[in-house]
Amino acid sequence: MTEAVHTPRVFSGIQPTGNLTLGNYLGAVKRFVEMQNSGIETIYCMVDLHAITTWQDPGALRHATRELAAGFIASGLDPKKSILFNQSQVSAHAELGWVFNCVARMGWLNRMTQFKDKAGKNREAASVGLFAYPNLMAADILVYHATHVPVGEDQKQHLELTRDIAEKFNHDYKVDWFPITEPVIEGAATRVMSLRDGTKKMSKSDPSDMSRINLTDDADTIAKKIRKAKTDPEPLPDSLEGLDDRPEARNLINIYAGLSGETPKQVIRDHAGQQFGQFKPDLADLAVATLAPISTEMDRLMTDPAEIDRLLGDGANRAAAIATPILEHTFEIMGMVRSREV
Ligand code: AQP
Repeated sequence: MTEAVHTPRVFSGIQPTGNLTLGNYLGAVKRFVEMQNSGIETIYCMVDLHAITTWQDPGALRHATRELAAGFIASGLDPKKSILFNQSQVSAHAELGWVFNCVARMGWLNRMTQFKDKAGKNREAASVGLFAYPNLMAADILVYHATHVPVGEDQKQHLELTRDIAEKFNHDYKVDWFPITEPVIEGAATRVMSLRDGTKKMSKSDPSDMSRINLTDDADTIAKKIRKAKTDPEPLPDSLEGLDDRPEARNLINIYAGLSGETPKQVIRDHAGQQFGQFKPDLADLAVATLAPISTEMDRLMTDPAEIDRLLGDGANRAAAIATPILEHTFEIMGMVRSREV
């Protein structure tokens, strides 16, 4: 039996499929920064191979990858403290992804709700990659033996699948090789909802730009989107229970809490009885104060794309130095002959 010692290591990724949203920021990037600053080894990836599971214009993908890198750095990720890179530069992800295509069962993937949501009614026309996406995500995580993965609520099911894949591999080959990864889904805003529909997740690819706040939005646009956010005519309640059946109100309270670092309970206590006409400008001020410095820094970083590419290349080398031996040992376990001189 191969015994592995799993030291704490954090991995997470975001797709370069458009502007980062407030949902990505509060649900993921803000937590990435906290984990980086807690002293654990952190690896963060722009998952361009996931992005192409739906059509991406090549020029737009290149731009979005650099812009996502700029968003990471502007939000507080430090390329010296964390490993930052884009997925396609480290081929071990795709190689282990194939192995996991052979470990995961069709029935497991058939249960993935994100595929159902994203493929919609026309499932026959969805790419095979969109269906197999969770296997690649498991490979992204396990090729680093990552023990903790900070994500938003929507990724919970994919992380359970990652654990199932690790367990099945370990069981089938009678090894203790892949760690059983822990999802880290924390904070007040693990599921930020659309500003137009409190029952739908805020998403980069929502056709309505008014449904989301982008990290690149200027102060006026942020204020306008919050002012126009769908709400109901009731004033804010004085307890969390008062938000039941009021998804839009709950969403704005959670966003406020996510931005301010307070709990939703504290936010309710401080704003009880207010009309949205009063609450929304406060929320807009808070959002602008948090996001404006990020978007200014992103603009500055985007003036030097060559430097971003250099940082991503450097990060990819450091990532590959961890991933390659783990992949090699995985192939050894499986009985692949590895005789090539490298
Ligand atoms: N609305 C959200 N609230 C909280 N967390 C969110 N995340 C995404 N949306 C929200 C978290 O952000 C990370 C990166 O997500 P992704 O880009 O890899 O894919 P996604 O979850 O499919 O995000 P989008 O914005 O909906 O992208 P598109 O529109 O391209 O599909 C994950 O940790 C996710 O949980």
